[in-house]
Amino acid sequence: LAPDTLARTDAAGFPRPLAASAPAPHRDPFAWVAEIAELTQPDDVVWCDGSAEEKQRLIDQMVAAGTLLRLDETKRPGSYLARSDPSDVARVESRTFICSEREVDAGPTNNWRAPAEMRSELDGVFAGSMKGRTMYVVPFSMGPVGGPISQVGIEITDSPYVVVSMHVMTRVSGEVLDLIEGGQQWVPAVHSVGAPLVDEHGERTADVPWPCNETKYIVHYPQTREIWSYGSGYGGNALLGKKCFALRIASAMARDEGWLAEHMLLIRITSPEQRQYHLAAAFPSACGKTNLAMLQPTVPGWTVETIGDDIVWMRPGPDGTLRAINPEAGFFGVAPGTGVETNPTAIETLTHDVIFTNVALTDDGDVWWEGLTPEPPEHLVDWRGDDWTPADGEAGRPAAHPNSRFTVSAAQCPSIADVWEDPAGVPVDAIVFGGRRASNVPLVAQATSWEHGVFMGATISSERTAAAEGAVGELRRDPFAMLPFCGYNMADHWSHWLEVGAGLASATRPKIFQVNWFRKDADGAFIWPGFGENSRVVKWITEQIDRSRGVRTDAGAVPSPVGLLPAPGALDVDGLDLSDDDLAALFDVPAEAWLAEAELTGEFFDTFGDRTPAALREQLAGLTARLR
Ligand code: GTP
Ligand code: SPV
Ligand code: MN
Repeated sequence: LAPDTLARTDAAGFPRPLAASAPAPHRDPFAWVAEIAELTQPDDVVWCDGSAEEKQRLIDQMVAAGTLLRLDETKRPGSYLARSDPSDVARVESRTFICSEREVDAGPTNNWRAPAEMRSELDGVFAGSMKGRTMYVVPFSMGPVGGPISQVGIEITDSPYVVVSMHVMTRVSGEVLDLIEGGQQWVPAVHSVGAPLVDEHGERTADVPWPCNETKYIVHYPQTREIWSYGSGYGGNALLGKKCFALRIASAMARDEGWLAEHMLLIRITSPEQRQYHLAAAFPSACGKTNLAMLQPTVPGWTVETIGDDIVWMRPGPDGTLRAINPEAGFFGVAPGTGVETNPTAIETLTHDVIFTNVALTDDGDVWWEGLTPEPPEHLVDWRGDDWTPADGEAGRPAAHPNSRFTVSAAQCPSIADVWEDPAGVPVDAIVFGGRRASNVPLVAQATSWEHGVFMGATISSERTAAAEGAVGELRRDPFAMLPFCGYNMADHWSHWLEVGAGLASATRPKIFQVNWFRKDADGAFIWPGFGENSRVVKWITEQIDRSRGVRTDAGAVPSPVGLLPAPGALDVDGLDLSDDDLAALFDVPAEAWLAEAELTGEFFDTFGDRTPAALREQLAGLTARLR
């Protein structure tokens, strides 16, 4: 950050935006709504206010229409089950587009289309797409309404499921319209399920429980800060405040304005000495963010409180610290694998007022998914609505879809931190990058510098999960866990991180770490117990921060080619059923395999040409030299 930028602060003391690109012209929201209605031709237009009455009215309407199934009121009060169309269960990365004027600004990791071309294509796609439906206008804030790090938008949608989900996941409020009328920049976001209720003769047709279209478009115009989504009702494709705004559009805003929009969880850690630390961690989709966000430490005396589980916005603050908020208001979490043993906090959060999507239904009107209990019930209705018995599970047909989800308010999470809605955010002490790696990557390593940490983030690879279409298990590059979410050239994202880090006060600049909970032994079993036991790694991370601040003077780490590893005895493994061989395997850094990976990293960097920052090339050369 240029010093003159830091000098220019707003009323709250935050640096003013860099003038890297001209702000989008201020649009009149009422003219915009009229224009979209003209294009999509809904039966009527409803302006939403975010009230509890509005939410209940839409829920009742969806229950009547068969979109939502009311769960048993004594077992799961205020909760519902939605079954999506079987084809509409995850994000569609192949249909996600970044439409910047120049292709190079989208970069090689995004699908690019020229904005003018995409606009005229979408004009055809959206024409009449809401016929026979109600168009909802949803003003929402990402972050506390009016906060210095917050942003606002308006989502237009023809899906009541989307409206109700937006109520949970964002702050829907009429106050947002006041902010917009007062001149605040806002993001227009248009969503249609792409299923008009008329046939080719203009005759009215019947609706289905989960309308969607085989053809899908998830389109972003980062320069003019606009979103257009068509054909899907699934979370990441349709709740446009989430990945589309809070990551793809916000990452472009953040680059221009000197802040960061990241696919991260955010927690507050309190040590037995009552020292507090804030940790932000980026793991790819379905790689453990929600679980770490709700961590119940197994190490005595330590507390972890939840601030966010999927997205973090960070802004250099007036005092040179990096201030972070969770821009969301709820959790859209992975159900499978969530049980009392693995994530008891989530189980407690999910006791009431939840919308479940694509989990299984029990005979007594409750929900079930793989991992909720060790043994499945004798009979279920699976996520497609078909009968299911444990024999089906044994035959490889899960009862819940692997990407089935819960949508729930963050406020009802028992571990939510009292500061979770502080508009000024919390100061970040540690940044952690991770992925799902069966081999090579140690349980934890600390970066030796900010540049080295950015290199760690840029070189994350992870095995694919069910959160997006594609082959599960295949290893792919996922830099910063942002591969599907960066709204501009990924290499520029790395440069931006280098720049933001350089502008932070060195004494409090966050320390960067890499973790891997997923290393496997020769039999394919996870070596590290994970979940609550991850608190042992978190503890070491905070102790390393103490050491960097002179609070501790003992030796905590030893060098390795890939970063600082815990010194013998420094990682608290007391009481764990872990042999010395297991521990050695968790921290093994096989030079041959790493050299092969380093070579692939070089090829990966080459795909960005001269946009790859020189500092990262130097990091790669250093790594290779150390390995040799
Ligand atoms: P998105 O919402 O898709 O961004 O996912 P996420 O990163 O929040 O992942 P989540 O915490 O929902 O975890 C995804 C899956 O990984 C679940 O099935 C978890 O049970 C599993 N998981 C999470 N943490 C651990 C861990 O420490 N060890 C192991 N073995 N599995 C884990
Ligand atoms: C992810 O896939 O990273 C999610 C779910 O958090 S979605 O909102 O669909 O992106
Ligand atoms: Mn996510």
